[in-house]
Amino acid sequence: QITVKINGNELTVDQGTSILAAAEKMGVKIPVLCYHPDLPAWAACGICVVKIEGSPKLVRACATPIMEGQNVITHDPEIVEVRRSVVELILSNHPDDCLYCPRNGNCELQRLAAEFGIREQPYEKDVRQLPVDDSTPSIVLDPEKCVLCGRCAKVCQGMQDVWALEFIGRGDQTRIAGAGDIELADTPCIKCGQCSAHCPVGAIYEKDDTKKVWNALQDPKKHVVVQIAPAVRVALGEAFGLEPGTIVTGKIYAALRRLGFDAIFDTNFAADLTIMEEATEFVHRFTKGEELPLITSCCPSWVDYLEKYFGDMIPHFSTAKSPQMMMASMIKTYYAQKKGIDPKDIFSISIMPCTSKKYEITRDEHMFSTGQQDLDVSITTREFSRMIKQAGIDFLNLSDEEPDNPLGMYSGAGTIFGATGGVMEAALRTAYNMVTGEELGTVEFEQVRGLEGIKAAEIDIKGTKVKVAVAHQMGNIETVLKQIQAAQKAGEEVPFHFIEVMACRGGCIAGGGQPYGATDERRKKRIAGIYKDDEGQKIRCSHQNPYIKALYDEFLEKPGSHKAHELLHTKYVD
Ligand code: HC0
Ligand code: SF4
Ligand code: SF4
Repeated sequence: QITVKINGNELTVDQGTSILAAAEKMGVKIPVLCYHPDLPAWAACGICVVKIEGSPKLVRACATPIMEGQNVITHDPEIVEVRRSVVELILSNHPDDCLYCPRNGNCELQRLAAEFGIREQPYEKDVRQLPVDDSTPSIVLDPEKCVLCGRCAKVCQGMQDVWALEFIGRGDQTRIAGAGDIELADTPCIKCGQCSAHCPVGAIYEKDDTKKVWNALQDPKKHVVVQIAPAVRVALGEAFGLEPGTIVTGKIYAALRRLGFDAIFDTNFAADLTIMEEATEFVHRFTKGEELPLITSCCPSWVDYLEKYFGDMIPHFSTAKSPQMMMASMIKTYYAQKKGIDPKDIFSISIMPCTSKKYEITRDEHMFSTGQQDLDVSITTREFSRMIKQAGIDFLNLSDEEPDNPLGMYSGAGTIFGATGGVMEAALRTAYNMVTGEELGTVEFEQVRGLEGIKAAEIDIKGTKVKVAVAHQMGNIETVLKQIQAAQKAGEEVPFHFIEVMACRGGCIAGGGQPYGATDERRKKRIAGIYKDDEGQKIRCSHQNPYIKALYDEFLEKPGSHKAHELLHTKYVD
């Protein structure tokens, strides 16, 4: 620990702390643009300049460690003037169409311009005309709006290890583009949307599908059905000023009714269903010693990645569809039948924390349980928050409501899918029951929780040791896969029996379609919300959900049945 000063006020910080972090600890916010707490500082934009007392030079607070005894001046007229010029220069290359921008109201550049009180443009305006890339179903790249902060490329290359984005050209011709200057859809992009979640401006954003939802809601011939994903309920509140992690499930159901949806279901129910199928699959493979490890497949970005880079591992993938797609299949078959509605008249919508789910609904093999696309539109949490605002719904003052049955009730195991480790924990709760015929005393598996990139644990199921691994954030996964491949090559026993993978850091709670501002601090709060939701459920295990039992009794027969395979399982392509 060292003793330092921020604007003359003393504090102690760890050696190596950046000036930016030290100031924050003191409650002083230094403006940033290229810096993001998820990423290493690279001092590109120059907005965070500060002075160190006794030195004539300005330094960048994000990339400069504070030293013992230093007094850092974070704000004085000269510093503010330099920062304002940086913003003005960026604005000189930036379109002025804020009113029409997807980030209007929550853009970091707009906020800086407002904070610095910029009223005119002293520099010559020079905005390049560059084409928009909307080649993927998930995200839109508008390079004209790019401020060259580099966050998207750093996320894609560093955190995700995908390398789908890069800077092309030099000097004032530099621009962001699909790697190799090709359309994003032709790059290795896995559609995770982490670039859009980290972009400070409107240069990369989720594809907006809300018009399709409004149109369906207006169509009297359509029976419009909606499902909400686990992670939405602990993050949507942020768009209305609530603390991250606040559980707003009941308000979401209420808002959906105000919007006019005909049936409101919960993806968490389908997560329970996924567990029934996946745990059955695991227990079967484990007892037979076949194709281990079993690897979870509910994250479509992860599926896309594995298909592209580790095609030989496809046999290890769980064939169980994701909860989103299981729900979609059950809506247009089981529910349609129960209600006596022609599936063609059903319009099925999902609200997801994820941009990749927009891609998942277009994957061929999912589309035809009913001879047509099972899920019609998937929108993100951000799009949903805009719909609530557009409809004038006073979200914060809504009273809690309940979802509809038979596809609404969920167990605690269903909700924890939203956090890294949750699918594994939920599967273990049910696998234990399938193997032993008994119920767990303690249902929590703390070993698979938390933000560590790769979590490995050995779980004891009454004397049988099950080795599991949980990986999240795409860039962390290769290590695990390489370990497996090495063991297979050497003819040794594989190091894990069951692996959960999620492409986003922290799991879906920090998906590419969630409210902006994901940091580890916020991730932890959302994760805490998820486990609180789990603890608050009367039923904590998927196999105990009475509506799941009814679904098998009335329609699917039993987990892993022929009918279940037809409707709830899928295939992968190399
Ligand atoms: Fe997820 Fe899901 S948990 S992928 O992270 O498995 O998007 O929240 O909806 O489908 O349930 C996302 C979140 C889901 C699915 C579930 C899974
Ligand atoms: Fe990279 Fe994900 Fe963005 Fe694609 S969606 S460019 S993989 S960060
Ligand atoms: Fe989507 Fe979740 Fe996968 Fe992220 S981790 S890409 S939010 S499914």
